[in-house]
Amino acid sequence: MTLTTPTLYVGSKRYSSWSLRPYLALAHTGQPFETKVIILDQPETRAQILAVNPTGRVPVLHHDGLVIWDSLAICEYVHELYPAAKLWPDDRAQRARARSISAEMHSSFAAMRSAMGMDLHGHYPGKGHTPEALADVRRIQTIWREQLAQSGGPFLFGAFTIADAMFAPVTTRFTTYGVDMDATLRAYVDAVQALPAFVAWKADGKHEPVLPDHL
Ligand SMILES: N[C@@H](CCC(=O)N[C@@H](CS)C(=O)NCC(=O)O)C(=O)O
Repeated sequence: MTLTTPTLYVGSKRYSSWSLRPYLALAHTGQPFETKVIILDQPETRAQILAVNPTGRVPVLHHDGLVIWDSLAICEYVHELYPAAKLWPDDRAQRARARSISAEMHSSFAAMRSAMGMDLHGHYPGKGHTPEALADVRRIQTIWREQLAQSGGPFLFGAFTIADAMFAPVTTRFTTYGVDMDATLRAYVDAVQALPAFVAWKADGKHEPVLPDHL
């Protein structure tokens, strides 16, 4: 069976946290895929997104006539497409845990997400440190500490998994907004941000239009 090359439509790389997640998962497989960027917050943005995804959101993956939307659903699809990449842990219990924390990231932490929007090239230490956002930060740090203690790092389950892709934009928020981290958490943040795919994504974002609403 010959499969076509998947195309991932993403939002502005500098700001689109949901888009970064499946991009990292796809890049981890080492398999070819195409990335098409739709710059957010432009007069034509809505029409451009609707042309590829009727739900009006990015990311969305097009593959072999399928349209797969939503970051976590795309990551699951990529895992099924390329099982050798081991995007989930092999062990059933570990896999259940990885799925639990990925789902928690996907459905929670609204206070942190709105007070500390992703801006890969911004530096706003102290901004957005509301009590509600800091409560979210503490819960995330607890998840990371527990996982890193159990796995020994460098990633949450030892090797890179979808769980790390889901939390990658959070590592950048901690950097951008100057969130306090101990050496263990800092090493995890550094490991994620040293991924070649992350470095390339961030560099691309430098050349995109600055969106004032996101500052
Ligand atoms: N739950 C969705 C959220 C996707 C989402 O909110 N994407 C934003 C960009 S990060 C979007 O498409 N916004 C539409 C717009 O800005 O016009 C997912 O996980 O993929």
